[in-house]
Amino acid sequence: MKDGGHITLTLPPGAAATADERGRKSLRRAWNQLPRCQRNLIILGITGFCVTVLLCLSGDQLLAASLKDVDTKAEVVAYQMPLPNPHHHPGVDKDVPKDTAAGLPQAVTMSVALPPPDSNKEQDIGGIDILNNVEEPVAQEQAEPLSEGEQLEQAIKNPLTLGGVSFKEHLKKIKPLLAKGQHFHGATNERQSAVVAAFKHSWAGYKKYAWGHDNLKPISQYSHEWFGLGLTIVDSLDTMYIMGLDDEFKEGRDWVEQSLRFDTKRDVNLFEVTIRVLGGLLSAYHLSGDTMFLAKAAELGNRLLPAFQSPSNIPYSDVNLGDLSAHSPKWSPDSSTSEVTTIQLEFRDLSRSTNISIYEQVAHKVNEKVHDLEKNHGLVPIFINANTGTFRNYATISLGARGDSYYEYLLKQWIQTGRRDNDNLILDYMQAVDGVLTQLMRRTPREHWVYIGELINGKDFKPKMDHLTCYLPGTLILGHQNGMPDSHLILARDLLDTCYQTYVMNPTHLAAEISYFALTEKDDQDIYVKPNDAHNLLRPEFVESLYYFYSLTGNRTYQDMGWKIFQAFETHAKVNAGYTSMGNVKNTQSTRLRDLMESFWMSETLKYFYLLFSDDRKEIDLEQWVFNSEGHPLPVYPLKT
Ligand code: DMJ
Repeated sequence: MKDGGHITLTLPPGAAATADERGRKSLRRAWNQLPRCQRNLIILGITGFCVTVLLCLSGDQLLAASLKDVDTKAEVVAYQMPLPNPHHHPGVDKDVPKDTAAGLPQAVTMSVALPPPDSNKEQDIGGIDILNNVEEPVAQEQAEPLSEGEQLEQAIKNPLTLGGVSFKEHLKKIKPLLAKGQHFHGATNERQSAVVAAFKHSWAGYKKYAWGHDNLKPISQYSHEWFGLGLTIVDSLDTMYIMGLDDEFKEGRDWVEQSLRFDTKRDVNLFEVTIRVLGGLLSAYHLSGDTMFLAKAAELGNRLLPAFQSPSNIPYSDVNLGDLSAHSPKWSPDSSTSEVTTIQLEFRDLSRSTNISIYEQVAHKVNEKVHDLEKNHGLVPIFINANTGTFRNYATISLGARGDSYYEYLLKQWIQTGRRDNDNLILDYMQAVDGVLTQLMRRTPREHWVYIGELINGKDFKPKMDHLTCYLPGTLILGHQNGMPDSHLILARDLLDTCYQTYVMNPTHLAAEISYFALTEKDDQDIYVKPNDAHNLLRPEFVESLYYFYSLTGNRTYQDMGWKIFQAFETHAKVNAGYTSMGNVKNTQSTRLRDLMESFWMSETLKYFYLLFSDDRKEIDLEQWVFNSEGHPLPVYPLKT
């Protein structure tokens, strides 16, 4: 039968088998006719041939395997480098460009050879005790790679190991991303020197009255304990390094090495410990190159991992670092949304610094889970349940407490990971800022101050703005610098003005914790503060935003705004033993000092003041560093392909 140019022959069933059988029979007949000695000789020859073939084959396989090994070690990875941002503007105050739907920065691709991950090059670890004092577990046989669950179990069971081997052994193999010891020149002008003096005054009070405890109570001259992790010391390390305070940095470093312990059976908050302690240790490691900090960070990372053993992969809020157990908060079944989404920069950095992937994996899973949840124009409710993995129904939507840094970390994670086009992080961020513009942003009736309100029960607008929300102008201008639309920059500029107003409108020139805004002209004032909200906790958010504006535009107006506020802190918050929170910013004669110096005063507020007043607006280059939510700079990683 002809079939498309071929001839197909159809044989009757059984015909082929008969021909085969005939062949086999004649072969057997011929073999039987040979003399026995000839048959033996042939059998011997065939056996010898088979043995030789087998030997050659296994040799080839061995050779192939070793070539494969060489190949893996010389792995070449393609990186994408972002092109410079097209939106250059000398100072946003003067000349805000028209709103355009600018796309993401374009990217070019280049290839960079990475050192082999298991390079045996020894790193100078300078006689660090923590690295030598850990128990040496038996090295695991390199068999099947461990599953994510197994890696998690392994890290939790052996918190003093990395990937199943001791810190000492593991860290010997790590090649740091940055050159050992970043250089900073110290204060170069009077304003910076004044900030350094404020830092030294705070450090001296803390040293004298609260050394080794979490916070200083500068009025009663006593200590305040929260997690028992020496928060102020760890939070201050990178600030001291950046300010060039070598002696103080050494005091802090030695305390971390000798006295910072994570094995106490005590509940701590996953988010707070991640941003303050893990972030502080990682930043100190990157700036100084001292691997003692990385070993401490790794132990802490391992001890925080139980938080991720929840049914939904949304972490529990509380972890017992000694017990290695985790649970929801005692007062509620829910975690705060901002808390579970503000640990990713740190966990990712820990993975990339140690070459152990589990930390980044568990934290990234939270990104994916939250991405999949339904939102209100990209905006998220402020509570999420770690058991069910769902948002609480009718929860408030806010860019203040419990919501704020969800939005911040969408952008910053995208920057940290090399700014990939079409990444869900940046898509979620853009959608969220649209949601802010359409659902939460309002202007006051008379003076047209722009502010960001809240949605109570997820729907009812309330004209209330936490001071915490004043981080947003800084994040928005950082996003605009990285290619976000001009509408983001306009909102950033307008909101920065409002935040400044919440300071200078008060007689102390300090902002209250919460401000309210007029909805109609019937309200007496456009911006007002209720008596219970009139406290100031030395928070950093507005100074942080001023820093981003100065660093990205070079406009010195922002320095002058910051100087006014720094002087207000000097006048009203400075006491003999440090700087204190206060109960009332509305009356210079009755500020009602509150007696707490939170660690973020030294990790964030003073650091951002110092960098804001720098003559070199790129003293920390925002192309290469990304600040975590507690003001700790972490490196930006090149894009992985
Ligand atoms: C800091 O711990 C961090 O900035 C956090 O993200 C919000 N609260 C304080 C500062 O106000």
